[in-house]
Amino acid sequence: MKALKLTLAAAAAAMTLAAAMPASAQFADRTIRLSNGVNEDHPNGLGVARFKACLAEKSGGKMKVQGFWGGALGGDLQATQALRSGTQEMVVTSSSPLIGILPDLGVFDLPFLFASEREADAILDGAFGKYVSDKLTTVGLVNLAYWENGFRNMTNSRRPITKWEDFKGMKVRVMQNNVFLDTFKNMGANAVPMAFGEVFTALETKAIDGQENPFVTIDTSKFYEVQKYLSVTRHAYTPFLVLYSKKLWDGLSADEQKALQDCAVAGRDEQRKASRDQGAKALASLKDKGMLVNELEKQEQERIREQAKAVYDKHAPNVGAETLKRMLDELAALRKAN
Ligand code: TK8
Repeated sequence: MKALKLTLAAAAAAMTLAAAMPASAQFADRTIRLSNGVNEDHPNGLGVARFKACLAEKSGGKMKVQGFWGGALGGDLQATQALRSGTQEMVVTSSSPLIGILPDLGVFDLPFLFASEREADAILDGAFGKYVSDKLTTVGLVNLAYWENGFRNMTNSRRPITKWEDFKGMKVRVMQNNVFLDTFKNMGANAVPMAFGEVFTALETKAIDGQENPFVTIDTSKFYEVQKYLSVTRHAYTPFLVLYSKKLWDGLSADEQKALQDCAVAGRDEQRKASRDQGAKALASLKDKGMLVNELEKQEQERIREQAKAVYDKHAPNVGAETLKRMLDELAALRKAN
């Protein structure tokens, strides 16, 4: 009887283990190199930590993640090209510098597209997000999830932006992306496309006057050391793509693929939460560090929006009529339902 009890206990223990990881699960020992342009104290740090822990748990410790920060493996575009050629596994990249690879991504860069994080989440995690991810697989990239870069705000070393005319003649770094380039040109700025890794030095040497990024990036990339004015423009919401090399993906087992997908989503929830919690704190900390922060008057916000409308017409053909229509239809449906 005692022996039987023991056997039963052992069987139960074995079953618990099996539930955690099916006996048939196929995981190989792997180290996944994952690069980020931002620093590790950015919300991406928490997202990647969650992703890593989740993979370790699901694969019984076999799938390991090695994170690289501050553009140590090259900038967004360079790292993404390494994924396409199969020499690097993963990158967390802004979608914006990748429009040369997939022009449809330019839809996210249209000024004042999303009104809130809630809208962004609904579009990115819904049918539209899937539509774009499906397109990404045709250019050698598997998008595991959309994380948050966030609403972008303007910093510069010359003057507060209180109306769109204040951009006139200002040398502003933009991402390597024509929608951003035209958005700023259209405001009268002298827009300069530049990789993220070069921005700090360009600001420091005054080669450029300003740049634009979410609060958390302005803080964690220390732009406050070289920028005086922060104007809350929220002129665009940009997502991060969590990409895996399609070439390398095709060599993974179904279990490994599933674990990567599930863990990128677990990481997403952690990362978005951190992005939102840290966003408010970053703004306060930027003020403490001496940045002069201004909000825009409602009427001036409206004038900036009006001024930005020309960019939609100009870029509709590049983004693609179907992609733009899908986005605008989904947004309209969402706004109607709320
Ligand atoms: C970091 C970039 C950054 C982006 C930019 O690699 O380039 O301004 O906002 O977050 O992706």
